[in-house]
Amino acid sequence: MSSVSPADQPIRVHSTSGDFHPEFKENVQQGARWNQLIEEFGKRFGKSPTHIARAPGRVNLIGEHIDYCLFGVLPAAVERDILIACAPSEDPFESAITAQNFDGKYSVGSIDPARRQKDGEWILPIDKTKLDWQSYIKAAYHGVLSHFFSSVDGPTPKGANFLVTGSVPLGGGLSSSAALVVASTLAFLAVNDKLAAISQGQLVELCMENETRVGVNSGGMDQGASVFSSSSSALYISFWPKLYASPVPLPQTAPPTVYVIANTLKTANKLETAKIHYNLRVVETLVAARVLARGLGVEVGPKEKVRLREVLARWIGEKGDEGSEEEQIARLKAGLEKIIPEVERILGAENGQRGLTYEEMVEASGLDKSTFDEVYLSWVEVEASHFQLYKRAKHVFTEALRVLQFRQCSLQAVQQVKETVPMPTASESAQHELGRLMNESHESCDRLFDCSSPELNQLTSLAREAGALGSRLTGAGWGGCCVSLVPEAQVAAFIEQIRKVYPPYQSLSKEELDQVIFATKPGSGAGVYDVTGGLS
Ligand code: NG1
Repeated sequence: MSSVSPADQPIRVHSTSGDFHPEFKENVQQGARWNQLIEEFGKRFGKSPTHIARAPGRVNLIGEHIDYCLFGVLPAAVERDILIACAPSEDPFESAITAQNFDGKYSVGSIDPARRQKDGEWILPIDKTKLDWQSYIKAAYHGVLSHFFSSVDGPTPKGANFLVTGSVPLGGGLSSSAALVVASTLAFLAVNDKLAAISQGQLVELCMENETRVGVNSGGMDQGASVFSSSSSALYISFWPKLYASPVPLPQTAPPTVYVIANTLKTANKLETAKIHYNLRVVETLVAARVLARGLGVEVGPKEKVRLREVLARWIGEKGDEGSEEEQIARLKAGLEKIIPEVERILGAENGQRGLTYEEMVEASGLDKSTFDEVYLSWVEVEASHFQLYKRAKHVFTEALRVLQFRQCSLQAVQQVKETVPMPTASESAQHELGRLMNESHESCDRLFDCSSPELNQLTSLAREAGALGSRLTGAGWGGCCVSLVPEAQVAAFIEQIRKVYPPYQSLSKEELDQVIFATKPGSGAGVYDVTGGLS
């Protein structure tokens, strides 16, 4: 793409409070939280931290379960974040990490990496059956060690002390895991003086790789949103032909709207259910890509794990990122509109609605059983009586189209406001269109991708009844949060109404309620603050 993507920018390193993200300057509470963390670090480790690594969680406005198919998504960073105060150890022969959590209820961890004798590779085993917050720190350390300290004769990594605190709710669909992985990767880079060695895009790729070490074959949306975001804009992040991000300013409409996040209080354990949910969807979309390619006459190598975005590109003869961002998006939009009827024809025929048994799926792929197993099943554990290739592919293509429509509608509304088109007219219709796309997205997640839950369906429909222009699940689903577009003036009444009608909220105190349902605006992306001069 022609414009400069945040992916090509250096990692944000701030050294004065003037460079801090705007929310920090505005928000006294944030300042107090940072100071408390620094003080507590001093108490626990007897010295001051040298850096604070910060990574925000994210809310996905639209584009669910399409990042791992390489289609663009539209998330925004939230103000809630993970902070890690850190300092390198003074002992040059020490490479262990002591990681403590500000919240005393979490255990203290020591991470002591070793090298395998035969080839010098780093060993840092993660028990995937007992994941806790330290597993994500380990995963991050493993990545940094493998990329920056691979040579046995090269420099050795520094030991360090970490103190972690977080305000992103766990398992709530706001990507606390990605925020923790990004913050810890940054902390390891900071204590080892490697922040200048990689770009933001490379950091995202490293964090994506790190996150696979804890067992989920995720796309790059969460890590991208956490790293690339800038205040007051959402982000369009695309993954084909390479990682790319561009800001999508949210229209300052009249009447103004905000996004309200509401937690169903049903925690989705993505790792425990990966074989019937997340990882199964990854496999279903991959096999759908091969079967569709076969039906379209698109060439795919027998061992290739081609993704749906790549099939589309080959089918319409897209070579790469030629032309401006807008030209590429127009090409993609036309391609999506053309391929959706083909999905009906090729995957929807016959058993499309019922899904395919394993044997039927192998046959549809055109591969022999052993090659099929090697390509699609040898690296992941999945379980299903029927594999829903048609429904999953239809969701992916229609959702990818909705993302482009959402982006275009936001950009046009911003432009129209600038060009003084009578603001209420332009923006009211834009808000309704954005809300409509969000509702359609939820419906598709529920009916076609089967990643909603009774709680999410209930909460999104209560949100619409309470005045949301649109409401949808956000993140992987099967529990967690939903996001609703709400006129700003109605937020308090909206929250009060939901509190009355959503049973799990009825017994909550005001403080508890503030933690589970709140308005948010796009916050800034991850960075490292050099605090050697203190917080000024
Ligand atoms: P969350 O909600 O953080 O589990 C997951 C994936 C994303 C994306 C969404 C669905 C991880 C770390 N993230 O998000 O990449 O695929 O589901 O859109 O697994």
